[in-house]
Amino acid sequence: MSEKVYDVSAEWAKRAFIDQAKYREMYARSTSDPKGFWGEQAKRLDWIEPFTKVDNASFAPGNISIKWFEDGVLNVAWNCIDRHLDKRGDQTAIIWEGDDPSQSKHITYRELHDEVCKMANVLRTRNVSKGDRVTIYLPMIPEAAYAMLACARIGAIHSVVFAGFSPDSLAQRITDCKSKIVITADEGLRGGKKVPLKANVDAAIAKASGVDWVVVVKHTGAAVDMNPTRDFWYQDAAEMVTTECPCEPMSAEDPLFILYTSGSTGQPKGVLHTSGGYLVFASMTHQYVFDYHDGDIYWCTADVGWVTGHSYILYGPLANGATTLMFEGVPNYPDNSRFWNVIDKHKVNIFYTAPTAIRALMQSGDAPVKKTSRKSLRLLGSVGEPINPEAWEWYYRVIGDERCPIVDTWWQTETGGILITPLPGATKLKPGSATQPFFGVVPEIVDADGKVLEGETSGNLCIARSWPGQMRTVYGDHARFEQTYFSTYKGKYFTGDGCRRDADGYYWITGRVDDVINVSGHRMGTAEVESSLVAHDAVSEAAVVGYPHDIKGQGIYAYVTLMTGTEPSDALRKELVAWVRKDIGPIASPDLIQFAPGLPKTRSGKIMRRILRKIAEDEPGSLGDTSTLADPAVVDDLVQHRQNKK
Ligand code: 6R9
Repeated sequence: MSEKVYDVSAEWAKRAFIDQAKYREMYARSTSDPKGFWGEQAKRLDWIEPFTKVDNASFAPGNISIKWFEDGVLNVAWNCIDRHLDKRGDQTAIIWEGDDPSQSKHITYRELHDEVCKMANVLRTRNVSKGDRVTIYLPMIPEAAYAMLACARIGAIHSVVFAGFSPDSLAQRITDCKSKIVITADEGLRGGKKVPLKANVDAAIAKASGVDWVVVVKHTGAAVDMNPTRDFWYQDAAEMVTTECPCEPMSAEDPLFILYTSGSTGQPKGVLHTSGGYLVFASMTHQYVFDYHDGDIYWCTADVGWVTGHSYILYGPLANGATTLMFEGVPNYPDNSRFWNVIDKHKVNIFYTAPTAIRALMQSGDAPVKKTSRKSLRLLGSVGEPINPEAWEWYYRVIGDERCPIVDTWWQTETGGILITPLPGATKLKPGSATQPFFGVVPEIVDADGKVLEGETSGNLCIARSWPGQMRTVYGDHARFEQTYFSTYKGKYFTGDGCRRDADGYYWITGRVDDVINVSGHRMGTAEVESSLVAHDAVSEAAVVGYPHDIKGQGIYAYVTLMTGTEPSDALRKELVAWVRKDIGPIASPDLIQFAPGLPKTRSGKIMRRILRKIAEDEPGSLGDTSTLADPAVVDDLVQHRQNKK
């Protein structure tokens, strides 16, 4: 734990929207008068019909209901595009940087308007209308932004599926929300490698019924199979439509998007976000956390397949009339200087990335960084997992040349936007701490019984009251929403994260306390990996846990019991890794597989994951109480054959 504190510089306190005094004053108001506070903040958007009610939220058991600005009417695409046209028609909205460093383009707000209208009209010609679900399975190309905003424009609900997911994962998500249309590309491109997106969609649709149309964006130009009654090229269809498409008036509580995310049990959940509150929150957090001023060049390196891409590549920045950079590639292609070269090429001022990328780049030393200038940089951000103080210091010292504050932003798919974070002109920084709550956010640390702990303490992180960006439900399963987030600690939203609060009231997120693992900032449910493994003929049982991994933050450690008569081998180990990779996607590939003749179970048959975690962490000396095990002998074998001996 780092003891270092970095003060806010005088220059930052002066230039930022929010200094320390203002933070205190606004935070106090946001909690003492939330209606007044959020009612004023919501004026940052254009409303077709103004709202009269601000918040209407209940976390009461049996009656979980979250509404913000509920009688207001607006359109999200209007707020992200049309309302900027008078003043910013010729300003760049999106800078697109391709995987190939020679490829980039600038898209103005006017061009964005025309492209989004074309995409929206193409969807309309296929009878997509308000409330319909549209699955988007695209690489990081401008059409991904056009497709999302086109849905928002006509009131359709987008479900973006990360292009690294397998056909099976895609099929599951198409089926869950009953999409009739999928938007994809011929191929994706990452680090010079091609990803067969259209072929993946074909394989997914073979398993998911109900898809009437597949829109295919020509990207690499590869030859792909086209089903003449179902598939069509986007570029051809776009030539047949106009660049005008009216915005559908939407209630603030009409859904904007579904985004699937992993939980501790079962299949991924469709996290549902709505229109008004989400956009108010995304816009406000983007402005204040990144201190975004007109003319700044802002770059978030996430993929639009994750919530960070939704809120902080697209919706927050565009609602603020920003210039946002969208990057198709990866940090180490063509070489380890890529991020820093892109920063110099486009004069990026604000850079937002994940700790896993920082740790990976740190391994190749300072030289690839130091040969670039980075003098345009002013602010750095981190998201996705706890950032260890060593990586924080390197980010600060080597990337930011000790000039740029780092905002370590804690939030979740479910929260819609940033909840705990420094504000660069207001908050002293402690490496490794997400620091203080954003406006309107009331964190509580509770013990296992739900007792609220005061002062310097640690426990489970809850949020005591609603904020506008909060998810509204699990798509199609409100009971699961209540069960997952509001049943552990009654009357509070439970985040699933552990947390410490220090003597200064700073929050330190310690990672998940449930069966979710965070691999390179991507959430994986252990149950998902387990069910994939047991689907293999050779596997009788599997238990999956996370373990500390130098670059990924957490790695995936799988204990596998084979069918009687099947012999363990390295070949089988490789086969199982490939199996999961194909079944779910590369991010779910187990890093280590241990063949286990038996798993540690209680007499009632429950797997004791606590013990499996300790063995995976290479701490066989601290297994704790093993007296409730049905067969204590299995543990000796597991310890002896552990895969992570240091
Ligand atoms: C935005 C995003 C959410 C989980 C969350 C937590 C971890 C995210 C963090 C962080 C420590 C940070 N997490 N940001 N942990 N410090 N700054 O990542 O959403 O993919 O839903 O993941 O990620 O464990 O619960 P999501």
